[in-house]
Amino acid sequence: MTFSSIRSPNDAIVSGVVSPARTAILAAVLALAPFARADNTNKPTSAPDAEPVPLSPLVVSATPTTETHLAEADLASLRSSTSDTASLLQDIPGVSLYGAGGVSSLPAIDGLADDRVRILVDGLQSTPACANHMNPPLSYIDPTSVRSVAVFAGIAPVSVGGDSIGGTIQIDSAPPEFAPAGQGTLIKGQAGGFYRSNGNAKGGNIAATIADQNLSVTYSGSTAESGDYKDGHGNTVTSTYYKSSNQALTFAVEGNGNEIVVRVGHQSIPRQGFANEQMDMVSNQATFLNIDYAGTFDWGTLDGRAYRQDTRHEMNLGADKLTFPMPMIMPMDTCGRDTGYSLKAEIPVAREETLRLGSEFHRFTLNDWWPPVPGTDPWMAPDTFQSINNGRRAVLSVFAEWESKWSQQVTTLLGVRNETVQTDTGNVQGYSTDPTPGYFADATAFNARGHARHDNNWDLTALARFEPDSKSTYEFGYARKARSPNLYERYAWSTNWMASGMINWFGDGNYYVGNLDLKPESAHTLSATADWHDSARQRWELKATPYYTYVQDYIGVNVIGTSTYGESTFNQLQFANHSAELYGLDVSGFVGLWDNNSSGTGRLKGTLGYVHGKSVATGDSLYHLMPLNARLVLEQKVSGWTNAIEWQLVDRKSQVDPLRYEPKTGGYGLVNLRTGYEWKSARVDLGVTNLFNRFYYLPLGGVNFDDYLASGWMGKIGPLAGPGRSLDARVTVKF
Ligand SMILES: [Cu+2]
Repeated sequence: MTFSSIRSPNDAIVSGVVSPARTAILAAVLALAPFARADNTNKPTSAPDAEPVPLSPLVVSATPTTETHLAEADLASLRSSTSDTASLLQDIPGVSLYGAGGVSSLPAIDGLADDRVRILVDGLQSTPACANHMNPPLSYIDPTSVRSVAVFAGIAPVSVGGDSIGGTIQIDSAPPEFAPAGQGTLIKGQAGGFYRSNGNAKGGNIAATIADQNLSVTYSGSTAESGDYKDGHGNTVTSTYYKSSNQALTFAVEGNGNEIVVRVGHQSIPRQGFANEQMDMVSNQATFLNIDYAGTFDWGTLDGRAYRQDTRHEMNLGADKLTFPMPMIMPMDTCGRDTGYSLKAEIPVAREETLRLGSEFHRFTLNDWWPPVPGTDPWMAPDTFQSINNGRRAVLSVFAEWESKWSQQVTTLLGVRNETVQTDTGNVQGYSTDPTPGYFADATAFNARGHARHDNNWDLTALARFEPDSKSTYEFGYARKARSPNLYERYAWSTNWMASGMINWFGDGNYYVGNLDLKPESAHTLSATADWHDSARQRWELKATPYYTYVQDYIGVNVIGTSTYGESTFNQLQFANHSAELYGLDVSGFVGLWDNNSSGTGRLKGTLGYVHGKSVATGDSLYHLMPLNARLVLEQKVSGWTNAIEWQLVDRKSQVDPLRYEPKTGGYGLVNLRTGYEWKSARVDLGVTNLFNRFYYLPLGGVNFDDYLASGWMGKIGPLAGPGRSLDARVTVKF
C-alpha cells in the first residue's frame, strides 16, 4: 500500500496549480510550462527503443514500515553541494530547514520543526545534548553515508511516529552486503572527495566491505571542513565554518532468515560556528552502538533494536566571535546519553490484513554545566553553574496498527500508540550565591519544587486510501499526535538575563526560561492527498496535499522581560502552553518532456509549499514559517550524464513572530546548475550553486548575531545572509 503521507521529492509541478502564488513563482511556472508542452508535441512519446524514465531520488512509498533505497546516481549530485545531511531533504514537499551550524540544520515539516519531528538515523533516536540544539540527530551522519531517506509528514503511522507532532524522518546508511551464493569473498568499496569554492570546503569519504555469504564487515569514514562562506555581495559571513568527521564499523551476520547488524561509530566535530547564536560549538565527540535484529518466521517478521549514544559537547565563543569587541569566554559543557530499544512485529493475519505490534523505549540523560570564569565574580564565578543537573527523560511506548485492504480500490490503516513519558532533574545552583545576579533566588525556588513529571500520551492515526482507477489515488486521514516537553523547556531555571540567553535553539537572539508546569502538546491533523498520474507513473504526476493542524497546548512562549541594547530589542521568554493552528498546501509533480535516443530523457520536476501558522489566542504568527516557495528542476539523463537546471523561488517573509522580533526577509530566486557523469567505476559531479551570485537573506536562518557582536552590541540586529555563488565538484571511485 502506498500512503502518500510519505513524501517523495521526485515529483514536479504542472502549471495552473498556483493561483494564490505571488508573481515570481507564478511567472516561473508559466514560463516553463509552455516549453514543456511544446517539447512534448515534437517528440514521439513512446519511441520503441526508449529507455524507461528512471525513478528519481529519495524515498518512494511502500507500506509504512518498508524502506525504499535511494537511487545512488540521483543523490550524488545533491551531495556535491552540501555536507549538511538535513539539506538532502530540501526537495521533499513540506520540508524546510532552520539554519544553524554548517552541518546542523534543523528540519521542519509543514511548519513544525526540531523536537516536533521524530528523526531516526539507522533506527537510532538521539537527542540534542545542547541548550542550542547544536547537535541534532542529522548532524551525526554525513551525506555520503546516506542511502535512504523517508519522510512521513503529519499523519505518520503510529508504527513510525511517537513523541512528535510534525512527522517522522528516517535516514538510513547502506544495508550490509553479502557475497552472492557460490562466489567466495566479496571485496568492494568506494572513495570520494569534494571541493566547493565558497568557503573553500573540502573533504573525503571512504568505505570498504569484505564479506562472504553470511558475514559482512564494512568500514566507512568521512570528513568535511569549510571556512566561512561569502554572501552574494562578497562579504564573509562569520561563524559559518565547520569541521566534522565520522567513522563507523558495521558487522552483519545472516542466516536462515535472520540478520543481525551491529554498528559502532564515532563522530568528532572540533569546531562549528553558529552565526545566529551567542555561542559556537568548540567540540562535539559522540560514540554510538546500534544493534539491529531482523527475523522472518512462519507468523511474520520481527525487528528488534537496542542502541546507545554518548555525547560530550562543549560550547564557547569560537575563533570568529573572539575577534569582535568585548570578547569574553564562557565554557559550557554537556554530557548526554541516549539509550533505547525497539521491538516491532508485523503479522499478516489474513489475506490483505496486516497487524503491526510494537514496543519502544527511549531514555535521554543530560548534564549541562558551565564552569566558572575566574575574575568574574559574582556573575560567572566562583561556582559552577548547573544548568541541567542529572536530567532524565524516558519514553515507553506500545502500539498496534491494523492495515486492511478492503478491495482493489480501498485500503485503510488504523493505529493507536500509548506513551508514558517521565522527566526529572536534580537540584541546581548558579555561578554564585551573591544575591545580585539572581541565581541564588532562582535556584532556591526551583529546588524547593518537585521536578519529576509524568505524562501519559496517546497517538491515534486513521488513514484511508481510495484508488478508483490506475490514474488517480486519493488519501485522507486524521492523526492525533503528542509530544512532551524537552528537558530545557521544562527545567531551564535561571531568569538571569545572561544565563537565559544561553538557552536558545531558535537562532533569534532572545532569552529563554523553562517552565515546570508545562503540559505535553497534542496535535490534531486532518490532511488529504489527491494524486493524479499516468498509469505507469512514468510520464506525469501531480500531487496536492492540503492539511490543517490544531495543536492543543502548543509549547510557545510568554514575554517576561524586555531589554534594549543599542538599536536592538530582545525579549526574555518563558515557555508556555498556547494552542496554535497551522494549515497549508504541499504540491509536487513532474512531467516527462522528451525520451529519445539522441537526447535521452528529460523531465521537469517541481514542488511548491505554503504554510500558515498562528497562535489561537492572539493571532500572532508562529515562529520561523517558510514563506511560499517553489522549486523547479529541468533534468536530462543521457548516456552516463545527468544534467539539471534548478530554479528555487522563495517569497518574501511577512508572517513573523512579534514575540521574538523575528526579522522579515525579502523574496528571492536562485538558479543552480548540476552535471554528473558516470563512467565505468568513476563518477564526477560538477555544479554551480547560486549561479548568479544573488544576495539574499535566509528566511529561516535566524539573526546574524555575529554582526551584532561586531557592533559591540550596539547595532540593529538583522537576518542572516545566505551563501553566494559556489563552484562544486565531487569525484567518486568504486572498487
Ligand atoms: Cu552547544
